[in-house]
Parts: sequence; structure tokens; C-alpha cells
Amino acid sequence: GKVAVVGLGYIGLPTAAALATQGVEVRGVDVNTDTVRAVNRGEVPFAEPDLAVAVSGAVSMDRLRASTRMPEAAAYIIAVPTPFKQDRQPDLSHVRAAAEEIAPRLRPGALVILESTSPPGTTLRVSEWLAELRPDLVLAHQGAAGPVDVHVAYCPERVLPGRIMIEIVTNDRVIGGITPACAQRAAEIYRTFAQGELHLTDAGTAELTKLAENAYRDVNIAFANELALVAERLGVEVWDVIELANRHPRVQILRPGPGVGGHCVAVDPWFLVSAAPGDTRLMRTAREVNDARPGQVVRWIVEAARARPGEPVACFGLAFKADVDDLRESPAVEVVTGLAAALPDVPVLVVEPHVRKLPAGLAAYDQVRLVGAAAALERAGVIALLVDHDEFAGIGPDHLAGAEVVDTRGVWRGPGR
Ligand code: SAJ
Repeated sequence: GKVAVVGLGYIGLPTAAALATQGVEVRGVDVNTDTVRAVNRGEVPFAEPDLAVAVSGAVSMDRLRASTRMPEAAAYIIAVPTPFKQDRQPDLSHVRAAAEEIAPRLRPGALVILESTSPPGTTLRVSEWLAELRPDLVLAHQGAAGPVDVHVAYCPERVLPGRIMIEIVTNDRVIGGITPACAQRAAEIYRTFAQGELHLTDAGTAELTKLAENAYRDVNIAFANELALVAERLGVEVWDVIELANRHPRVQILRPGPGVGGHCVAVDPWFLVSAAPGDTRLMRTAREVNDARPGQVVRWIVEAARARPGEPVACFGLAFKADVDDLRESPAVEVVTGLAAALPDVPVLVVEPHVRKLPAGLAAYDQVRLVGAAAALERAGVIALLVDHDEFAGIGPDHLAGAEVVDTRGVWRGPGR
């Protein structure tokens, strides 16, 4: 039967395309009319390798169509954002809205899958919401003995931006059902396109597994960032220490950087902290260590700029990580914003080959300009590397000679810090 994918963002659209490519009839649903129109033209509203080809193929074969209206479908996959609010409490309003749209369309036999990263207990809440909205149907969590009309499962995505179309097919998946039958039903959907193993479990285990994966990464990046501070204080090159330590068979230190961005690794640990505030000292501290990084980098650059009064500062990279065009929650954007505020009279030259214009928050500063690499290297007295894009690796010591260099990603080892 038909599969509806609710939310056509970084996860929903690739999932819709992957299903459609395997011949499944897919209906994409999004509240954003621009997104819906773009998808129906066979276009992708953001950059992700191989996604555009998959979407335009699926649309031209008429397997994928998008709409702002919820269709009737055999299965619904919810892939809407789950941000957190100012008070660091998870915001489930988009999931709730999706459940409200889906409920009136549900027919006996339907399957509802939650893919959005969610705080523990959300899958059960979705099932409870649907039950409240449809008292005529038996939901999975209610059907102790009798037949179940609607099955509900949690199947978190775990694809890496920049490699989504590969990983969506090759990664193993964790599939957590409200009941074992729910997990079985959901597995049938993923079997159509996933080549990795499907691991069936219960919804609560799947929810915690997803959050544990990203919290694990955050804690390990915080370790690397803290080590960078220690090395700095001791006058030791941290990149050498990491390279040597990683020659140990059981050590694998990650890379320090200007902070942790994106909306997964920097967000998900808070879901765990808010679920168990008294038991999550390490995860909370890791978040604080990583969140302090952009401010530290601003101080280093400001210090370097003091040695070169009046000369422009160049910042290489704005994206939240290497080789993507995604600026959301990017520590590099935070650094450039902090610099513009700290050095109001200094031109800040931003080099970001993955975007065509500055985000509004930065465009508001007259002194901040988007320029090409050559112009930045020629004019700047201070050169900071904020993102380890492939394009920047080829910039050699002779390009940097004569400038103060702040390399936050260890790409231009040698000159500078
Ligand atoms: N970073 C470092 N040092 C490192 C590694 C990363 O500073 O050694 C920074 C990056 O520059 C970036 C941030 O951390 O700012 C996060 O980047 P990432 O590549 O670690 O992760 P994401 O956010 O692109 O994707 C993560 C992945 N999770 C894990 O690797 C455990 C991905 O598999 C998940 O699907 C995704 O979160 C998600 O959607 O949850």
C-alpha cells in the first residue's frame, strides 16, 4: 500500500526517495508549500549528494508526490523536527501536529512510524494521542488481548549528513515496536530499501539507543575539546598528541574544533538530561564544554587580530561541519558573529564555497563580507580556519605566510597554533 512520509526535510525526503526508488507509492507531506512545490517539480530544497537524482527520478516515474494535505495511507512515517525550547525541554508540537493530521485518516490495519529523534516515551505518547483522537480504533498499546487496528513503532534515522543516500541504504537500523507485532510490521517497510541489518526491539529501547548514540559522540568530542585546552596551556601541539595516542589499540580520540553544530549531536543529549536530570552530570558537562568552544575561538582570533591592527580577518568556513552547506546551529556562524561584535571596526572576510549569500544574522553587519578564497588570503592579516571543507585543504603554507593563522580543525598544521 501507499506510504505517507510526513516532513520532507533532511530525513523525510531521503526516506521518501529511497522508498519510491524501490517502487513503493509514496506521498510526501509538508507544511511548507515551497518544499511541496519543489519536490513536485522533482527538485530538492537543500544540498545532499545523490538526493536530487533520486527525487527527480521518483517524481518523474510518478512514485513520489508531495502535498500539504495528509493522504490516506497504509503506513505513515513521521520525520518532523523535534527541537528543544529555551528551557531545554523538548518541543513535541510538530509530532503532535502530525498525529492530529494522521488520526482522521487512519483505517484499521494502518501503521504509524516515528523517525524523529525524540525524548524517551514519545512513541507511547503518539500511540496514546492517536487513541484519544480515534476512540473507535484499538491502538497497539491498548490491545492486550484483542485485535489491534493501528500499530505504532519507533525507527530512528542514523544517517550522516553528506552521506545520507549511502547510509540510508547501508546502515543497520533499530526498530522499536510498542509491541513485537508493531516492530515486525515496521520492519516490512524498511526491508524494501535497507540493506543493513534490522534489529527489532521495543520502542523505549530504540528511543534510548538513538539518544545514546549522539550523546556518546558529544561526550567524546567534548573530551577532544578539553584536551585541546590542556595542550594549549602546556604549550603542546594537540594534533600530535591525538595522532600518537590513537596509535594505541584501544584509543580513538575525536577531533577538537570550534564547537559542535548541527541539530542532532548538540541537541539530543539535552533530551537525556531532561529525562534524568540528577543522573546526567557527564552529558551535561560535555554539552557545556562544547558550547563554550565558539567563545574561546573568538578570543583567540581577537588576540591574533591585536597583533595586526586595522587588517581584515578572514574566516574559512561557515557550515556546521565539513563538506555540507548546512549553516544551522553552526559554531562557525557563532564565531563570525562573535568576531563582528568584538571587532566592530575590522573587516571580516568570510569564505564559504557552499553558500551564495550570508545568512541574515551576518549580512546585518556591514563589515562582514562573503568573498572568494584568493581575495581573503591576499587581504587578511589574520586567517582563521573554522570548517575543514575539502576545498581548504589545498591552501598551502605559502598562502598563509605572513598572516596570523588560527586553525581550529588542524587542517593547516604547521603554521599558526
Ligand atoms: N565534530 C567535531 N569533532 C569530531 C567530530 C565532529 O568537532 O571529531 C563536530 C562537527 O564538526 C559538527 C558536530 O560535531 O559540528 C556534529 O557532526 P557529526 O559529523 O558528528 O554528526 P552529525 O550531526 O552530522 O550527524 C550525527 C551522526 N551521529 C553519530 O555519528 C553518532 C549521525 O549518524 C546521526 O544520524 C545524526 O547525528 C542525527 O541525525 O542524529
